[in-house]
Amino acid sequence: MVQGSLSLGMIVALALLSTSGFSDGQTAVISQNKQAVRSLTIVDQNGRVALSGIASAESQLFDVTVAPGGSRVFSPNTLSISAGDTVRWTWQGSGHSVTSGSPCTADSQFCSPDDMNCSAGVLSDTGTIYTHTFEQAGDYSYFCVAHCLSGMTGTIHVAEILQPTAAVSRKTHGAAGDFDVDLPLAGTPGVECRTGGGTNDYTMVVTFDATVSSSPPPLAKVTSGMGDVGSGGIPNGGTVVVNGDIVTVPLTNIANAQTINVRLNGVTVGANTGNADISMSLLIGDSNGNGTVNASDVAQTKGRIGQALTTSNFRSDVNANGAINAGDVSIVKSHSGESVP
Ligand SMILES: [Ca+2]
Ligand SMILES: [Ca+2]
Repeated sequence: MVQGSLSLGMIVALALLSTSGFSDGQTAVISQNKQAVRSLTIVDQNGRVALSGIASAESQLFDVTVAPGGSRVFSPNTLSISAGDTVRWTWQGSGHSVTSGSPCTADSQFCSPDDMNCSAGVLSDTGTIYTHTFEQAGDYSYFCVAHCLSGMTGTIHVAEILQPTAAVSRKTHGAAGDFDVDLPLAGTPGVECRTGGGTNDYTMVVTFDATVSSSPPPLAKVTSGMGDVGSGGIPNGGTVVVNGDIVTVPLTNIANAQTINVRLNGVTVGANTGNADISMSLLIGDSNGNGTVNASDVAQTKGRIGQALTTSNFRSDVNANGAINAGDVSIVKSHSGESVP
């Protein structure tokens, strides 16, 4: 199954459609707004806080198929997520359960279809959807009560969340050198407005507060939005470059007019190991960075024609060739009317 982010719309739809709800069987609403990192709360239909704990900067949704094609397995049977992420199990066969515990003894931490009477082991049929949000880091085993002895088991690895100290999208503007678009770690994502060449390549530079000592190095993944870790149109499996406290992530095939989330998996800084999320919006031509390309961006870029590049005007060099000229104005005009959803 494809994994992806929980858009707010999806969350609301899920909350409305699913009576199985989130971790406590009650309808829940998750705010994906990064401003809610420290204050994210999930409430039930009575407004009571249903879950506690610090959620991921970008709560993500991960899918597991129960009995794909009628087989007696969970697919994938091992999944790595971050604290605050939600796992969604979807039944493709009948007569199965998701029951937490070391095979084959229920520990009643979570279970399908509604987290009730876990030790009883309720079996569900094709089409059932069960979701659970993992608030605490740790390893969670689960199994199907009917088929545990034949190996129908799974594991969810839940990592801690690590907060970087800063993140930017860096491009070299010809002889003018490197310029960075700031990527705030909370609130509205930063807008990268420059073109990415024929294969839409970008470079994310993430700084931590101490040396990154992961061994093996962290692996990056685009966990929401369209794009890959890699370069020149070729995904590289998540390989990043670590240099001291800085992790550099090459990105490619990044579609325009969208927001991506990049997750660094397995970052070790000092005594802490966890995952880090960085969001970036892509909107070519949005020189003033407000999420829409319109006459304001055209006028701003026109007004900067011929200026030497500085940290305050580089966004108008939208093709990053080191000069602001009619070519940039033309690019901005060609994207007029586009916006970040
Ligand atoms: Ca704009
Ligand atoms: Ca230019």
